[in-house]
Amino acid sequence: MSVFVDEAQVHLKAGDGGAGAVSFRREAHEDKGGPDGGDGGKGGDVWLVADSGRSSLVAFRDHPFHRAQDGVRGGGKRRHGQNGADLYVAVPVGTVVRDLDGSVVCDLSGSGDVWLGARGGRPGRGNARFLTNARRAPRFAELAEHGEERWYNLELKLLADVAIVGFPNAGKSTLISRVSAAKPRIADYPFTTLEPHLGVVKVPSGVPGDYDDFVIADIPGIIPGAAQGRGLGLKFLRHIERASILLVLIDMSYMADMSPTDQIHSILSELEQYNPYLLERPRLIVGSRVDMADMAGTNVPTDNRVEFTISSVTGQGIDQMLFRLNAMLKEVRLSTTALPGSSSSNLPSGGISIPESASVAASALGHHVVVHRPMPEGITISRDIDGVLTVSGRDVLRAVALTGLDDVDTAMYVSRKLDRLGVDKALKKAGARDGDLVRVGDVEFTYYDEGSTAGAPFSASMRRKQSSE
Ligand SMILES: Nc1nc2c(ncn2[C@@H]2O[C@H](COP(=O)(O)OP(=O)(O)OP(=O)(O)O)[C@@H](O)[C@H]2O)c(=O)[nH]1
Ligand SMILES: [Mg+2]
Repeated sequence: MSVFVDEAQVHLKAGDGGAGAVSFRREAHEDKGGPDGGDGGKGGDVWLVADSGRSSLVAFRDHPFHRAQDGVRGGGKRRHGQNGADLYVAVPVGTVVRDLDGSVVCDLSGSGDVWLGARGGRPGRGNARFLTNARRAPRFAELAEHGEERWYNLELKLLADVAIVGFPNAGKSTLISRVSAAKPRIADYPFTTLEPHLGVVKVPSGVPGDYDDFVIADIPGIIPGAAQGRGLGLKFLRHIERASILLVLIDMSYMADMSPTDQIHSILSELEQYNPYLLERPRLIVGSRVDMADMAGTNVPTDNRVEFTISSVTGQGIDQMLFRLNAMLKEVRLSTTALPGSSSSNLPSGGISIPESASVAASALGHHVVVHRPMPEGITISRDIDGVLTVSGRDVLRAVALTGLDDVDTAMYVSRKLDRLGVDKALKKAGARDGDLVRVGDVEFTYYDEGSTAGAPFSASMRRKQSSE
């Protein structure tokens, strides 16, 4: 039996870049040739891709970890390391991605939508790239950047055109199994259905031999007090948030505990408590189990908001209701204004192919590429409780990622680069005083107001905290 899972966590780790190489040409007649260390390869990115072949997040329960390939380090003779392959992780269409602090970072609502979840580390340049007239034998190369690594919360909101809401036992599952191929369990007790089911409904379009289709969802029953957690609570209502139409199913049988009017009132008020926008959503109120309405000639109570009465057992009223739903859907799809609190849905199409280069392939297919840049590019400076000034930012961290800082030449190079990036100015602005300890990645130096060592203000005191390689 398949398990429906609509919440999961995922850990994405992009590939680390490959480091640049330090190497010198060796020739028989020459003692020491010029630098020929090649660049490393880029680390692979990790993308999430909405795949209509997936229907639940269950795979992430057992396998939350996804890692792209690392780039290969550079070699001598200017050999470049190979790039790490990107990784595409398939998620169901309708997956909403949140940061661990709860903010939505991406909504993969269309089949084939891709999103960059973790960016591969940039490669390091080999020492061949640091050759200048003044520096004939650079003994340093760039280290590579680590691939991004982060946890996300995934949440699945099913994409149905029509969602059936109603009390337990109202006949929701019987209805969906009558009008589609979905086969949820049906039984004469409440809370038979514990997970949402989707079914595709085919309706004659009006043109002979031609059919329209739409997706209908059977959601576990809600009861009065669901908003306060009674019964199964309201958590399944997230799956109706994107439905274009709500089909409110009322039990018309003599077995119903409440009158149709009370049922309608109660369901609408639970919907409102979950999300007030749901009351603005087009809806159709339908009375079900109407073949069981009349017991020995009793008066059957009704409510004038009930537009159709149906029986999923005898088939009474079903075709008319489907016809009406189809017409309502066409109307909704034509209207240009988006539904409040939702995005319109499409019938999931066939399987997608994973694009080689996501941005190119995806835009060619008219899909949505959502690119997310989690790491800020600018410089940030914070003072720790022990008084140390910590400088961070992608480019800054990159500048100190070099092999061998013990070398004076290397320290000068790093120092100048930090200065060019504006670290000196930023430190001054952040209130740095002479003698303050500054930390950038695993490199530390002592701050002195510029002038003391023109052009390379930090080099004299620069050292690496722990040796990294
Ligand atoms: N006579 C008759 N019985 C029906 C009809 N629709 C459903 N039933 C019966 O009503 C009972 C409940 O039907 P379900 O389809 O399981 O109800 P549900 O709304 O899915 O219930 P939960 O999953 O518990 O929320 C079952 O015994 C069905 O056979 C109908 O139109 N006529
Ligand atoms: Mg059911």
